[in-house]
Amino acid sequence: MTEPAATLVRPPRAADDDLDLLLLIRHFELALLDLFGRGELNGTTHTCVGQEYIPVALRRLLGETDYVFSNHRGHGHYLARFDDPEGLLAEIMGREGAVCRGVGGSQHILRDRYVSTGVQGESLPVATGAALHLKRTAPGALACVYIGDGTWGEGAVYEALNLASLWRLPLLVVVEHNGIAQSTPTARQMAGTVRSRAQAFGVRHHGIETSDVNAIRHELAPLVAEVRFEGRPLVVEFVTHRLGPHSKGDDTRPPEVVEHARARDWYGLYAVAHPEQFARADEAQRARVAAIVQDVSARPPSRWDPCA
Ligand SMILES: Cc1ncc(C[n+]2csc(CCOP(=O)(O)OP(=O)(O)O)c2C)c(N)n1
Ligand SMILES: [Mg+2]
Repeated sequence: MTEPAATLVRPPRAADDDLDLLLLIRHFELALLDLFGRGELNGTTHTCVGQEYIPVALRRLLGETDYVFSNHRGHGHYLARFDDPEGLLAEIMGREGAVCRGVGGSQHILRDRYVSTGVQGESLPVATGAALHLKRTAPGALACVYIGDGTWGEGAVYEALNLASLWRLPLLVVVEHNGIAQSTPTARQMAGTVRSRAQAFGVRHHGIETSDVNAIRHELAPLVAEVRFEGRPLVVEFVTHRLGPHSKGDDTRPPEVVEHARARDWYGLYAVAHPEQFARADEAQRARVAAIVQDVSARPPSRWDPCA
């Protein structure tokens, strides 16, 4: 699992609502890169282009009482939880209607049981605490936390895994292993594997290489049920591909590495496999995002009065 190595199989047909969500996230992220390119956004942002299928697959395995902890690359995680691209774009643009009144921006969102943070490694100990709380107060609920491969360089990850295993907590750790952390290829910074590190704490590990959302759900459903009802924490490691830059304009990878990732992109593979379903849905989501960009861009700035 050290090198992304997805296979180029013909993807099976996805349900319309899954495809719509995949494409919504894709066009949302592309729109952000375009807005940045035109100087319409401030700060930074990290897009999940290429990785959209992970939260889309997981959404059917998670319920409202579960907590979701996201990270710096979290727009897809948010959109798979809430059908709210308007609120998220307003948050990123600091406009009226923003989920967190524009003070959280791209990386720091709090809504119901969804929290994201841009601080690498911060969320896993917090998710572990939430899992302990759920075990005591809401049996059957779990805490799901998304982390990247590079975040396994943070010591807090191991403290959290230790306690989650020892206390048999309902913790689901989703690793989006895209082979790179900002500009450092994983092979240059990680000794051993995610699997062996999880297993060192007695935590079960499951690796996934496909981007087929139905197959992912099928594989994970029984394992997630054990997380919920048997207190068996689980690390699920997706071999995936980051198609865009780390944030914006900062892709340090050699062109052939990016080309390798592009050839495995679910978007292109799906377009070829199911052209009619794809073309209709793609156009609809592209148009939806364009309309949202137009609407949100025309809104006044969001206001936040900390004393109110
Ligand atoms: C504690 C901390 N150190 C450094 C950073 C800067 N930083 C943001 S994302 C990132 C790389 C993260 O890599 P990975 O966990 O693999 O996630 P990916 O970006 O590949 O999704 C770094 C170094 C940070 N946000 N927090
Ligand atoms: Mg990474």
